Amino acid sequence: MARTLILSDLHFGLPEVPCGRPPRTPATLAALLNEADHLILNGDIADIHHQHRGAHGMTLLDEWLGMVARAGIEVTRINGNHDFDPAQPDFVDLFAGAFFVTHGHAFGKSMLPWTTAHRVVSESLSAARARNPKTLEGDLAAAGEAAMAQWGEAISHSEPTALVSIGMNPWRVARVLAWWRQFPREAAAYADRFRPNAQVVVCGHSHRAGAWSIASSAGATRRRILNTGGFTFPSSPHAVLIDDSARELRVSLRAIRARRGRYQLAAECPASCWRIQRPASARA
Ligand SMILES: [Mn+2]
Repeated sequence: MARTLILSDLHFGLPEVPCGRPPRTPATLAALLNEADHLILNGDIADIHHQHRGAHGMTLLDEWLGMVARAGIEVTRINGNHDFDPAQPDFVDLFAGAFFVTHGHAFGKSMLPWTTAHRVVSESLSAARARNPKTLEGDLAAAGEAAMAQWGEAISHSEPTALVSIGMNPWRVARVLAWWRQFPREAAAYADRFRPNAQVVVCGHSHRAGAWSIASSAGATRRRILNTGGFTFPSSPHAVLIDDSARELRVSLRAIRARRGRYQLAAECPASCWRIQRPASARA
């Protein structure tokens, strides 16, 4: 295996916003598969639990997984808060733990500070954490349980997507900006607690793409946090690409651009490309 491509937050099933981007379908995403030998879908790929959009999201997800399989690409699905499935993993460790890949909805106390479900989900998360083992597996199981609390709430059929609706409410905009600011630090703190040897944390969830080299606090380990953003407007979709064909691992955060109605990876940008030492235990 040489190239691992990590995507998140496709949100299959949620309505398209007329913003000039192609619709999110297997056909418009197919070119991304040329870049991967192993595809990791890092959560919120389809809104399978949504009362009105879930069936459509599931159909698109099945089509997409079929296309990936026909291309001969190994796929790993990781749970997000919109597609939690106890049969799927909540995280993966790559290259003997040098990379920790997880969706990111468990990083903080508040999973969804921008939505009306914020309160019910936060309360559920706090209660589930109190019951669960204080391990990575236990914490992510608690997050999955709390995520499901959102889907029991009635959803208006006409409700716009969360990120469009926040634009209509300045208080929610302020909440999101504050949360975006703290999210990379929360990711580093989560790794401090559960994956202290991880050099790189790959996540999504916040829909703010970017790369940060950050420590959770003074004196804590500095880690690289890579966020793949999201495909729904106004987020900017990105992918993490890991090339393990050489002695050193080469990782890049790449924008995903729309060209002629299709999504494709943008060229590598030197400022968003890093070399990662392979841990001794990951060497062949
Ligand atoms: Mn999410």
